[in-house]
Amino acid sequence: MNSRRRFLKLSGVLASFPALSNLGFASTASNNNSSAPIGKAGKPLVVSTWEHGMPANKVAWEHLQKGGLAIDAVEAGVMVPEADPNVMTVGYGGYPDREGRVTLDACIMDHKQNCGSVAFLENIKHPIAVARKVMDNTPHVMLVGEGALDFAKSEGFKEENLLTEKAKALWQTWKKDPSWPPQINIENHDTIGMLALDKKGNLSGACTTSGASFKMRGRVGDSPIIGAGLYVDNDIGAATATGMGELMMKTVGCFSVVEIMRQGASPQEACEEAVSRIAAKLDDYRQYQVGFLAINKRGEVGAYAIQSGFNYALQNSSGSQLIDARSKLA
Ligand code: SD4
Repeated sequence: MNSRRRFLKLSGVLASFPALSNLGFASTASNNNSSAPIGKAGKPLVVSTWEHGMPANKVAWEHLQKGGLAIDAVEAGVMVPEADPNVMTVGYGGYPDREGRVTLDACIMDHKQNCGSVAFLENIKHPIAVARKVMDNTPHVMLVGEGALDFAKSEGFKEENLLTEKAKALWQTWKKDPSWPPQINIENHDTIGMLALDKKGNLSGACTTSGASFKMRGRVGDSPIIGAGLYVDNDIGAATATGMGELMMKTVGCFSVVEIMRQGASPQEACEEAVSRIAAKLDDYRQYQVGFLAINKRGEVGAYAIQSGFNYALQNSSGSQLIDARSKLA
């Protein structure tokens, strides 16, 4: 379901979820989304942005429950929506840019602060796997565009057309009246950011997207930028972001969330503070969407967005669940 439809669907409905005690959450604090849990989900644990995080978490969980590393879990997990043409905001089948080209951004970070990233990558279905190779097999953190593609091919990745007929048709319709600004607001976003805490207590994260639909050619968002769309500090916690990447880039959003946790805030408090800082600097924050999802070393979870409708998938030993994030706007 695209975000606009989900937004409309959820804006009037506070989805009801099974008892929070099923997942071991401690409490539900007061705010405008009463279904949003705060608290401890334990270890191991995986969380992901949006509904497409549910099947992604399932794959990540297979690694985590066997005692696998969080870094392997998040890489394998986010490859699920990357390969799914029905998820039109990540990987294969993603919305193209204004020129009709699908360009992908992704990054990955482990518990030792190793990280890898690719941006403006074309024709490779699994940018997260290329980002992992950048992390493991190069002295660099980030490769972009043609260089990232050349590197991917040298690592054995095959080039393929990522523009599906469905995405092409939507782009052709958009082109007839291309007035939609190249902005992510409340309508066109759905990156997957995934965070995991493994049995050994190590944290890792991954983030992958096709970015803003019909963006300017060459536009790169927050998702491949360490600190903006993803950040992991194994002493503290991890955060990932969704929504209008430019706002996360201007504020180094996910780094902020982790730093706020370092000062003693819970993941929920940290996400709320980071969103509030962004909103405070905007002339009219109601025009935008940003959302953060965070976990800490103790297996506590938090999420917060400007707009309602942001949700996240959580899987731990008690099961899996799709949870409404709290939001600044009802
Ligand atoms: C971007 N932040 O490229 C991404 C898009 C997104 O949920 O998050 N979608 O700006």
